[in-house]
Amino acid sequence: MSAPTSHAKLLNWVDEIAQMVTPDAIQWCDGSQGEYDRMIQLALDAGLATPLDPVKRPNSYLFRSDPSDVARVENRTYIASTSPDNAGPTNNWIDPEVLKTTMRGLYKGCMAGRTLFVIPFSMGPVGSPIAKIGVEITDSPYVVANMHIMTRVGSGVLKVLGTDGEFVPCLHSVGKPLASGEADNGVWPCAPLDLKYISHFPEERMIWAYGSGYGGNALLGKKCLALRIASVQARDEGWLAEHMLILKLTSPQGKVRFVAAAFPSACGKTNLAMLVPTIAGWTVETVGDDIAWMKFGADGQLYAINPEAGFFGVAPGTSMKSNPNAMKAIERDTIFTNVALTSDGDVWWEGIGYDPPSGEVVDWKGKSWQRTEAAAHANSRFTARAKNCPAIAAEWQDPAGVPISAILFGGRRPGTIPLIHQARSWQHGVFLGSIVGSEVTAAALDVQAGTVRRDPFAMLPFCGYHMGDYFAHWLRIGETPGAKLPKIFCVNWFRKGADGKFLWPGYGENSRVLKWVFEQCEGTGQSIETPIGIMPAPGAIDAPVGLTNAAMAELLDVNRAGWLQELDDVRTKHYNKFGDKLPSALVAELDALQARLAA
Ligand code: OXD
Ligand code: MN
Repeated sequence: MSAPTSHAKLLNWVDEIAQMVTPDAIQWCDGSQGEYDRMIQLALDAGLATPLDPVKRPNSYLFRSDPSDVARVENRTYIASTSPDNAGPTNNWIDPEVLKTTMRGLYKGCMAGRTLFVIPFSMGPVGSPIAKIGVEITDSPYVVANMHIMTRVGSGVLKVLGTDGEFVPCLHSVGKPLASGEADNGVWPCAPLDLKYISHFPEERMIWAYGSGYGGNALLGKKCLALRIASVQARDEGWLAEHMLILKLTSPQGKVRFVAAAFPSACGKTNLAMLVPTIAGWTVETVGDDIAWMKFGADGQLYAINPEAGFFGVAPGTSMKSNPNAMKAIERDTIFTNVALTSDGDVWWEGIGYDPPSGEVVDWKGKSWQRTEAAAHANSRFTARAKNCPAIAAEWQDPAGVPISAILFGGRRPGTIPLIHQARSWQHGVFLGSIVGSEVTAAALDVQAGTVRRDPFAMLPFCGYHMGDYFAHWLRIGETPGAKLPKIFCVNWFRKGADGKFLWPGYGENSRVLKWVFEQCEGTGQSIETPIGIMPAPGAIDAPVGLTNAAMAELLDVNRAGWLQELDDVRTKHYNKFGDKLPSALVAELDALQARLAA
């Protein structure tokens, strides 16, 4: 197939890679439905996909990955900048030349027996001034199909690229060459853990991934480009690339505010982005559920786009109760990975809200489910098209982005952190973002689930440079002349009472908290000053039905002893890691907060 572009740099790159990986064929992707169908057919022929019942779940497929390849691999994820100081203490640094030598050895001949697909894709609406172009080379039809859903793929992108446009080269291989006559034969292709590499070369704006076919390790537009590489571009160009959902909040009077929110992986970003309010007259619509790119507009406001075109959501816990809009988005045209298969050809997972129908359930490992272990993997996912979500906001593809009024930070915190508090200033907000902590979930393979880890700005696994410099970048953004900065809030839906149960019902009831955020942006909220920041005045947030006054008071309690312990932990186990890159303004915030609490 002849290349559909005359972009010399792109053609040379594809040629150079092809010589190294020696595929059987090269195919340029056009993003068409026919191409998507062919990718699915290839996966079906290889025994890697199962079609779901065409009436229950039209045009939808189930994939099961290898049990060793089920999540992002943080300890195999590298920031290969020229100096270790550019990667910082929270990233795995490796010398770029050493890494390239190792990886070239792995890539040599790795696509034998396979087709090399070239996927031109846009992160963000094609042609938007905020969008960026990437080109992924992969040997996985599963990746091509997922990229069709998660990004904008195809000929329109090549047109924007022209003959010399800028693109991020993203090289991916599952790392399983096929011998002559060999086929995958139902075995998910990947390499062993110690040969997996998810590598970023920030100075060159380049990504090389090897050995994993799963999620953020393989769909390189998402975490690798839109966060790790884009965060470096954002630092250099004066904007923000963040692990944030974007939602549109409309009041009963029809006034609209856009809110961005950063939570660590699997803490409910998708649920919040698609929330159905329990309070009369309010609506929430979705602009994005995972990533926000924000740039200042001429009016001084920060405008955000969702660079993605789909949702790669965590399946377990998703139900008509927790997220009806996601459930509707996945009714058709969806790729499911590592969920269970029911006897009537449909999918099932823990927390879907109903029992599977009678008959055999096949678990995510492909075995008859014996009910002793989870049927769906805790990090099993759906890949669904944004346009199939009934809550998608009309503005979600606006190339200019949407103006952000408020930014929320949060995590899973069983104690201390109240339901909501607001930063007193941008600098105080940056401090709050820098100390985000959360109980670890199953979204990454190699971190201990259940323990609290600091995840500044929910960017710990996704910041492509030194986190101390990242904090300084956020502080600098706040000094932009003429900036009309969003207000910053910290939320916690996960505080537990003495009985170990969640105090707050969450989900749709979170609209009560969003309403207060909205009112604070309008200047009409009822609030009080506390040592930790601005908080709702008593009664300013209506308690959900059934929530006692005592529970509400506990949710909004400022636990001085808990906070002092928290700050001690921040000072001695978190901030101390950043050495002289830690901005003094953040230490000043820490000192001032400690003094206010001790007063
Ligand atoms: C994700 C993650 O997949 O954050 O979005 O892990
Ligand atoms: Mn995420």
